[in-house]
Amino acid sequence: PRQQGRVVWLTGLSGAGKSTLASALYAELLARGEAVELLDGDAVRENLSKGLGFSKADRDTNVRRIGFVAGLLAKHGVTVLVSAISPYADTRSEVLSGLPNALEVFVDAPLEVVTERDVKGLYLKALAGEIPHFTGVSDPYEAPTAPGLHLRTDQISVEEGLRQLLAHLDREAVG
Ligand code: GGZ
Repeated sequence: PRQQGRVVWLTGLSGAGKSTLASALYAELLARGEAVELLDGDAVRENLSKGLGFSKADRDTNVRRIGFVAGLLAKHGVTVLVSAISPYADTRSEVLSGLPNALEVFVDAPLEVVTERDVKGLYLKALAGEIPHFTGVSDPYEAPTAPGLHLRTDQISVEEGLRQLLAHLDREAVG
């Protein structure tokens, strides 16, 4: 069979920089001529997971769907980049352990920092009680305890994060 593609799974709070890093990595791998696909939380929720909310059950369903599609693509040698909060450790490890060639990347910025950035104004609303079940404010985020890669996005630039991702992927067959 052809070689399994890698699945690079970026988990972290809203606003931590998952999508930014995933799209930077996507552009780089595309430029190298790799078969690469991006499963981004926002696009997934508009299509594959349309209608799902933010209860644990719905988030778990979302994460399992993403994992399912990632597995299908990876089976055909595609490098799959996933960007989703995926806040629950149990579901994350269930899904990731079902993928033969997965790398868990913790895209980590402290709550104070993402609240301060508040790119989409969601934290302001969540703190005002206008968004129930908002991750980090009124809903849990269970940080990975042993991620394959841990990026502190409040301490490093996007370029440095990308460099570390590429170094990790180039160095080894992810596993
Ligand atoms: C967290 C929410 C919520 C709540 C809407 N909690 O930063 P964003 O805006 O663009 O990305 C977030 C996205 C979360 O979707 P995911 O599919 O990544 O979540 S999960 O993996 O938990 O299923 C955020 C926005 O949707 N958003 N309401 N209550 N983020």
